[in-house]
Amino acid sequence: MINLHYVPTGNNLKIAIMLHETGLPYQLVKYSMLAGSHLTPEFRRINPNNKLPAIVDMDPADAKGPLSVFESGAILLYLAEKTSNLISSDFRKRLLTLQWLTWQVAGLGPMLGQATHFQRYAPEGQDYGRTRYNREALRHIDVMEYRLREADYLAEEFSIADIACFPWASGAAGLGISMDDHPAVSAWLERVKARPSVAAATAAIYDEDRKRFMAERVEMTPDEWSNMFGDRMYAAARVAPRAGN
Ligand SMILES: N[C@@H](CCC(=O)N[C@@H](CS)C(=O)NCC(=O)O)C(=O)O
Repeated sequence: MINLHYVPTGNNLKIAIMLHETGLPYQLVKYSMLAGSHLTPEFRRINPNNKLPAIVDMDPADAKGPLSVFESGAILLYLAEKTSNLISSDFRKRLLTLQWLTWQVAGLGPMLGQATHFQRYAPEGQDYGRTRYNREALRHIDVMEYRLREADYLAEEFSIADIACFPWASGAAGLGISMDDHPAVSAWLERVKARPSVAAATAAIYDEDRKRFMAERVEMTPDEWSNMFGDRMYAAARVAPRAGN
């Protein structure tokens, strides 16, 4: 059994898709970013970064008891290796998968994530930040377009790299990126969306709570802001000074 600790966002959808692709049995453990339920010391023992997704594998290969894994890219790789699924054993395709997976977690996700932050949450103005991240978001979708004109999938065969990129590329149009200018990305999105795992995972984790995050501008109470972007979020990461410091 895999416990998926989650909130209803794209980074979490990746793991739900993977769980449906592999058929691994799983249980959902839901958090609320707005209420700050992920900012507890208990959850920090599962993910030292206090972010979602994280999993706890109750039945890991070493049989040494429950094993937690954090960071969506690492979780995808862990589940792929656990099940020998969605990462090719072919030397070159495996390397392609690792490159596009790393590109997603280090580039596509952070850049589109910051563009989304400026669009939905940041105060008006901030034009330098808005322009910088909108241009980076567009550049990343251009990079996908270039790759997907060469191949149907990022690593030639459908893999964890496609799962990782899917939720982010799905949100590109909402950031004002023209999908008509990216026909290969659009066709790839349709191919991935047609997989039964995507509908099943979406139904499993995208619920009413998600609507709050999908608004063009997200209104929050001061407490909710503190939990997501302010003092409570930063306080959760602090460590007590070492004795003698
Ligand atoms: N690099 C991380 C990103 C995780 C992340 O930022 N998750 C968001 C939801 S998509 C979160 O937990 N936000 C809560 C917060 O920032 O306090 C991953 O890919 O797992």
